[in-house]
Amino acid sequence: MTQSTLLYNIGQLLTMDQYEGPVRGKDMGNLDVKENYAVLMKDGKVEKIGPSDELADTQADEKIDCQGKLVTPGLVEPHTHLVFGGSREHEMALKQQGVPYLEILKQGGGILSTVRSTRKASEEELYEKAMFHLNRMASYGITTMEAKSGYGMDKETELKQLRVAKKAGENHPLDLVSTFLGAHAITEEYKENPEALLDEMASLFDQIKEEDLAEFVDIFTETGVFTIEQSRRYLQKAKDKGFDLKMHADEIDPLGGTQLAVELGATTGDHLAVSTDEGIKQLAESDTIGVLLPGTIFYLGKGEFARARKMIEEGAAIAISTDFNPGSSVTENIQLIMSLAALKMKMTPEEIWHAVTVNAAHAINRGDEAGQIKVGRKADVVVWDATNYLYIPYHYGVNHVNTVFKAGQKLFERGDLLV
Ligand code: IZC
Ligand code: ZN
Repeated sequence: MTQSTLLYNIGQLLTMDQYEGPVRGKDMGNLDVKENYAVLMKDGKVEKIGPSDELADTQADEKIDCQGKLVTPGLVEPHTHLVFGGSREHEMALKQQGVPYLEILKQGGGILSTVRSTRKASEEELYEKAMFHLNRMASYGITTMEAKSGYGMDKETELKQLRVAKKAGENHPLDLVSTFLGAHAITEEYKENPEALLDEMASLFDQIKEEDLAEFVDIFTETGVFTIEQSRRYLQKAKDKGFDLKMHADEIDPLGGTQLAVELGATTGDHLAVSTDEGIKQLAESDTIGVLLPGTIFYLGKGEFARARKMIEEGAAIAISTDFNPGSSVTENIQLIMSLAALKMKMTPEEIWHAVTVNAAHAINRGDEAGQIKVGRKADVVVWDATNYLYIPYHYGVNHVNTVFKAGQKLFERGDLLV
């Protein structure tokens, strides 16, 4: 195993460490770009960062001439529904006929269709599938990510999903952070009494803590799913048990989830596509990070993207994510999401790089470990097939990764064409 690797002749190096903590508001637009740099990785950690001509002669087991390429921290993905059974391609035709996402759910499809498949799937099947998607995530430059449960909504299946995520996190080189999303939809059994479903899910909190199966508790606060009042009670219980909070807030209907996320001191409010002016103001004045998911709005065929410009101008800290899931955003390609953030939410490339590194790391409580290239930190580093950071959101829909290093080890290398 390679012990030390020197990356030299780096055209642009983004270390993403010019600010402490999540990067807010206009600071998101300031990017420190180091030119002609080198990074020495040793025993899994970043050992040295300096001008290329000073480090080029450093001893290393492997020396890689980056030939002027862009080098950044490994990307951090803060919102995925990684563990699920089946898929929902048969719902695409319904979508094309204009049947809305929440209507498909109401008819027993959507999330509930994935619940049926996930309940049926064995732990081994779910594990193999999760590992497959993790590999693909890694291929796009992601080195740390979050994974939610939420396709069980019965105790047994939720625990099965969380155990699969834990095992995947232990066995895959990527670092995984787990979220319990038992409150994701209302199943047939609980149609008349969603409170009982929430009680049932809350009754798992102690066991989840004991088995260390999740750090966060999340809920889907939406029309036809859980109300603001139900969400407040459920999340408060989770907080009292010592969980950090996330919320699917203001995705489709503006129920005030953004304000509730702030009120409860949630680590993140996610989606925020239809947050009101008041919601944005409160978010900007809080420590809650806004996790925006433009791929979902694109995929659902909706015109209203989250108002990232207003959020950033008012001083909020913003991260972005794929929302990888089998229904509303079926992609592992975070680079495509970076393009959508630029084209549809008018985020600048500088803001986008903060949103997929340092801010995304803070969104999953990994601000001290991931999202930055810093001496002494785990060497999670991506070499890109591009000479500058503007290029990645600009050239959309393809994979620009040249090489991904996770803790100093090559995790993914672009395959060469055979012709
Ligand atoms: O499976 O549709 N919005 N949850 C809330 C999702 C989308 C995932 C899904
Ligand atoms: Zn989601």
